[in-house]
Amino acid sequence: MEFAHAAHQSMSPVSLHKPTRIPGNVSCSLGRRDGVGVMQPKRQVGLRDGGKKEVKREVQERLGSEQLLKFEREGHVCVRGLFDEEEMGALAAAVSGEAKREILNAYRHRVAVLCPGVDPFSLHSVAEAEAVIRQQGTDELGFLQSFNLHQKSEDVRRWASHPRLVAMVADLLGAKKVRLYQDCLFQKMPGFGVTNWHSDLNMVPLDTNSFLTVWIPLRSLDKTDSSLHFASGSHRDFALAYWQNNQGMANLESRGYSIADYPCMALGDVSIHHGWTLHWAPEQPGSGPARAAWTVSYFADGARILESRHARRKLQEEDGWSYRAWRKDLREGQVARHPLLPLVYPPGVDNAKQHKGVRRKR
Ligand SMILES: O=C(O)CCC(=O)C(=O)O
Repeated sequence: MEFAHAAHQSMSPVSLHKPTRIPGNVSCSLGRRDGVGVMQPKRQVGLRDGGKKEVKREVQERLGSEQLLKFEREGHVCVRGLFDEEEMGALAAAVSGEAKREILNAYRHRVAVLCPGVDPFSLHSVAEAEAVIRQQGTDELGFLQSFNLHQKSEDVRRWASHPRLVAMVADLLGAKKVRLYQDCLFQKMPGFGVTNWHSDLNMVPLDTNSFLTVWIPLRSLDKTDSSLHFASGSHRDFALAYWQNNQGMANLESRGYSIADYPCMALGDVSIHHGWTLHWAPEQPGSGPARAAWTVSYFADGARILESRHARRKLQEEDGWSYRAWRKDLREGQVARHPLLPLVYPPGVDNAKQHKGVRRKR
């Protein structure tokens, strides 16, 4: 078994146990099965952000103390109906519209990860990139990633800082102030391979435990779709990284994690995982539609940039394209405050004022 805290795709897949089906899941007789880009909003839906009290009530309705405890203990949770169908139509249209413009870059990113030595910017079409991955890839193509669509689209930015979403995140992190770390669209085309076991914080240059990712499928998912599978409690397995070296960390079989997934998700359901929770996703069947999930990652304000001089291991650099633009402006050990890591909670913060002192390098 390979090093499990490794990146999404640079390592071969591992299989721990069969997933435990979570009781109480909705049935799989879900509605539409639109692929990314197909779903259209019935009309332009504004962000129904209501007042602070209304948001708080809405979040409490969906995220009771049981869910908070589950997240704390297991490192993942599914929140049903965070967005309604109309909201999801608008969100999916904003995200997939932007992602379509970024498709060549998404393929280039896979080339950068899977084909060491190939200059991804020497490739000028998706077909060229696919051919290079087929011929020189160190692993099969598991997904495409389009990073930080919120930096290109005002609409996407507004969804990433939706008051209901960020209030829920603040509750789960137990944080007074929350920053947006990145957003990323994960697309699995029909027949794409697995997403390997990994934990997100292994690829994040921040020295923090207060980090999570919200995974938002852009259509309803049934049992045949590639959903995330989580090693419950792995985010609290301090002993793993403390006592084991890289080889030791590769052997997860003996650690007795139970593996859980949420195989049926209706449109508007989201899952959330802690930054250290190990997770993976199986292949997307070749016969059905694509599966696309928009992920948004957040961290509690106050986290510092990783200091390499005391590090036990090297940061996995697979997601470097996502953070390069702000990382170069900040020193190791410095608190991670930057205009590209905006404060999204509490709502209404003036980010321009907040980041006045940050110098941007070219
Ligand atoms: O959607 C996927 O296949 C992978 C998503 C993932 O690894 C994540 O959200 O951290």
